Amino acid sequence: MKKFQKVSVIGVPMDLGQKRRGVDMGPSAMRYAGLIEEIQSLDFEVEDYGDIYINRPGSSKEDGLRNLEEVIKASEELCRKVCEIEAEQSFPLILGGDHSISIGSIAGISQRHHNLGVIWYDAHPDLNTEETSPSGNIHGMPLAVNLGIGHSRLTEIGGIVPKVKPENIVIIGARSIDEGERELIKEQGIKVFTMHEIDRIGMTKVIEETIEHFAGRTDGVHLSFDLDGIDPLDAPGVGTPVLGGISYRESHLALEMLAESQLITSAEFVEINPILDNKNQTADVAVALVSSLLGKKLL
Ligand code: 5AB
Ligand code: MN
Ligand code: MN
Ligand code: MN
Repeated sequence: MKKFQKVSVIGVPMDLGQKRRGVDMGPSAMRYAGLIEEIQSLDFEVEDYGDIYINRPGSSKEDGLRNLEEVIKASEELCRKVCEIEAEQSFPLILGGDHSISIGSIAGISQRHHNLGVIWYDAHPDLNTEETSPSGNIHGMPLAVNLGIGHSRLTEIGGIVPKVKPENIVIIGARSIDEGERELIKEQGIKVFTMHEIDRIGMTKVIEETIEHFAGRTDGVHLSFDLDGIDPLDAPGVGTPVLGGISYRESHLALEMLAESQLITSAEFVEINPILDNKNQTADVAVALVSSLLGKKLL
């Protein structure tokens, strides 16, 4: 990542973007796994903003969107906090929560980065809208929302629409793609490295091409890391596991290469569900990956 002196951590215990309870404990699981100490050991100043408040229980299903009001409220609050962090030139590290939190985090980041790049590391492209979604779950929609596609009450959060241009998105690890998402990818010309490309050309080439895609062109790159991008054998604590994913080692390699590129200016790690996990393994994986992203070297 870029040269930052300080990392600001903010937790978003959000579980209302989908139906499985427990993903709200993701921020605690990562702190329990030693996140703050790990970042300090890399010689960063760390400020932990704690967790933002989530109004529970969610209730409504409005316009085909589960818990719309609660997701909007949390997104607006997260947007404000991320803006505060960015104002002091600190690196925002956001802990999910389900992936609906990306609506608020990118709303905040896009206030200062008008040509933002986004890396979407995920088994899913999260490009559904209330019309195409098979579930009504907002965690399957945040990338579409950030492109300005979807319910206007979501796309308008933070006031900038769209927050990201289609040519500034790279999806890595996709292997479960709904019909509406497939159409949107084609229509918008979004760059996707599915598992097929990762198998075929290898993670080294995938990240080299990703870096090349952004370098000298964007004014920051946000890494949105969904733990279900990783194979469920390596990261079992997720709500929507999909077989045949990216390995733990390949993921380290990816984040080490991104660290060397100094392109990354903010990040989030989402979808860790400790109830479904094996002795906090997935949070341990996430903390180790944060460390690689922040420049940890083995020697
Ligand atoms: B995640 C599905 N595409 O929209 C949908 O974990 C799954 O943030 C979404 O990537 C998975 O409900 C959302 C079937
Ligand atoms: Mn910034
Ligand atoms: Mn996701
Ligand atoms: Mn996913």
